[in-house]
Amino acid sequence: MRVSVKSLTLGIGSYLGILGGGYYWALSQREAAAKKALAEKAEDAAGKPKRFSETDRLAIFGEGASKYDKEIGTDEIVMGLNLLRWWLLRQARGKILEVAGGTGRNLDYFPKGANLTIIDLCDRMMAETERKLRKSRRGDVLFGKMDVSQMSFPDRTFDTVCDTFGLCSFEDPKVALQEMERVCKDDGQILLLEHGRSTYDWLNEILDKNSHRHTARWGCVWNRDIESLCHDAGLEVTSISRWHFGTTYMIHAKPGRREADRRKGPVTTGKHAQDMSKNNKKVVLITGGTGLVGKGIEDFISSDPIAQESESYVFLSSKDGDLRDKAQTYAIFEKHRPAYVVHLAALVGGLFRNMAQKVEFYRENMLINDNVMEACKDFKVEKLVSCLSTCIFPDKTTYPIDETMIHNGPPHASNEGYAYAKRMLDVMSRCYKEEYGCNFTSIIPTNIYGPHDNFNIQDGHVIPGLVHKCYLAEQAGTDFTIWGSGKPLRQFIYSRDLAELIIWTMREYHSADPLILSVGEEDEVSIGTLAETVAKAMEFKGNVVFDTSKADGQYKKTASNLKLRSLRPDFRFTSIEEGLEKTCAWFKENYATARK
Ligand code: NAP
Ligand code: GFB
Repeated sequence: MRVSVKSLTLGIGSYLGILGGGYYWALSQREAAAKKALAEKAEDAAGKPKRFSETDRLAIFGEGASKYDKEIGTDEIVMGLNLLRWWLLRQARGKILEVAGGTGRNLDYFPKGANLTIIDLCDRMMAETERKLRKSRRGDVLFGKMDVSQMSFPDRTFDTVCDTFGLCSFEDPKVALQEMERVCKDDGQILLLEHGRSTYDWLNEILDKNSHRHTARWGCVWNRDIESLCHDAGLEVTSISRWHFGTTYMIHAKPGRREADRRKGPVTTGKHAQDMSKNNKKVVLITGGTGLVGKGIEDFISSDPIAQESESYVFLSSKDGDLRDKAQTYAIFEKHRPAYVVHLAALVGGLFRNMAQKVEFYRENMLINDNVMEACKDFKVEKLVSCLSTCIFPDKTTYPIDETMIHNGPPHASNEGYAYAKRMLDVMSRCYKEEYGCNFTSIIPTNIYGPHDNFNIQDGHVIPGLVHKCYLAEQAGTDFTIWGSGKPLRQFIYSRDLAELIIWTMREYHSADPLILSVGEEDEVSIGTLAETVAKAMEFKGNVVFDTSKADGQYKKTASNLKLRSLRPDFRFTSIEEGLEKTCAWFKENYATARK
């Protein structure tokens, strides 16, 4: 059958017409659905523009992180924004900080080998940056999670502080600008590429009317007056250029004169036992300074003449900076420039928490330890003392255990995550010493107890667990339950004793080989005996019962303290009875505020 060209064209034409029509119909349906979904996100139940909190907006950034680059890539090219990024960031020099680094869209615009630190508050955006960095093998970039409105970098740290399309995302852009100014050197520069209000009122009306929809879609606020913000924050704007009906701002600024006074104020975060800028005292940084051992050290140095005379202590908590994060770790070192570091910070817990969270105990402690050791090397600290634990020793071994036996076999299964992370502290102390001549060493305490311990019954160690349970049993007139059979054996060192030995190690012990800090084998007690001593110290008169359905964990980890004794034959340990008396008294007095 012959088909005329006309009917063929007609046929193909109507087929394409139907296809195209169908496609556009589907597209319009999809767009209508997207519009409806956006409207639902952008308006509250009454159809009024929704007010987005910082958490809301961070969630929107997170949701869009993995597809962000793809979604805005074309727009940026069409608008020439990538050219503006290049133009702005090629001016970056010296020590550079990028705030609101997002997905790392500026990485390629910074000079190769630049001393670059990138921060952002959105984990998932940072994950994109990390992916790009790994791909680009750029090892010269520090990046991490940090809130621009309260950065833990010291004043006047960076030569260049830059931000692209961040001011629209910050909860309080003025505070963010003031913080950017605070961490910028007096002769430094602040480079900004932002979007905000236009120079045309008609366009600003559109921006204002649709601002909530834009936030619902992208998480940021597109109608802020960027120029006024810079002025209000006290920046000295040296040049400003605007594009796209004035909605895109490229700003070159520097720290404003006005702010100089504000910048003279106190700069401290983290608890300073003594003002570190006076008297040229050696700065001693205690990571994990707010924990059981950290508090012991704080107590010891408060009456130690050498500490009073020549050392200045900084007791850190995780609020001063998350040591799992490299940027935050370096910010702390940048700020305090320590001569000595006592590294106590760790994810710590008793038998039951260790058994339940082996992965976290491994990963968190590996991250913390790696950042602290590398920072100690880079900031050339004179001495680092890291803290291991006798539970890291091999489970199947001969007794007593000594310092040479750490790596002679696997640790007890109940705490293998924690144990292997801690073993690496010993390995790396020796490697840093060998390769970089670092004066790193480590101490190995047995189970520690004392005031300020973690008395959480599920997560804590046996002594705080027993003290807390005995307290509750006394209150309620119920039985005092000991978990397990009560047969395992343990050596316990009182936190104040350990504190004194740690500071002595910091000052006097200079080998990379680890040192066990423990009471003698003769002071080892069974959990059952320990429970009786706790009951006595708590004046508990009720029944003591054993819940054998609970795990005993490692039967024993008897450690020798001969090496310590050979170095400190004079040292007198607090007896377990005396130590428990003090711990129970402290717990009763501080029940309301104790960690539990
Ligand atoms: P702790 O009471 O639990 O205190 C832990 C400290 O580390 C706190 O100051 C905590 O800060 C800080 N920290 C935790 N995670 C952090 C992070 N991501 N970034 C920054 N700081 C963080 O511990 P402890 O009993 O004093 O233990 C001190 C050291 O002794 C640890 O290395 C531990 O492994 C070791 N050790 C303990 C025992 C024992 O029986 N307790 C036995 C042997 C060895 P926040 O206060 O802000 O949470
Ligand atoms: O102190 P603890 O939790 O840890 O438990 P480990 C010691 C022993 O006390 C175990 C028994 O035999 C428990 O069965 N026990 C009895 C209790 N009652 C309780 C109670 O109420 N709470 C607790 N927690 N235990 C840890 C390691 O091993 O030693 C850590 O897992 C760390 O990583 C720490 O190294 C020092 O001594 O068994």
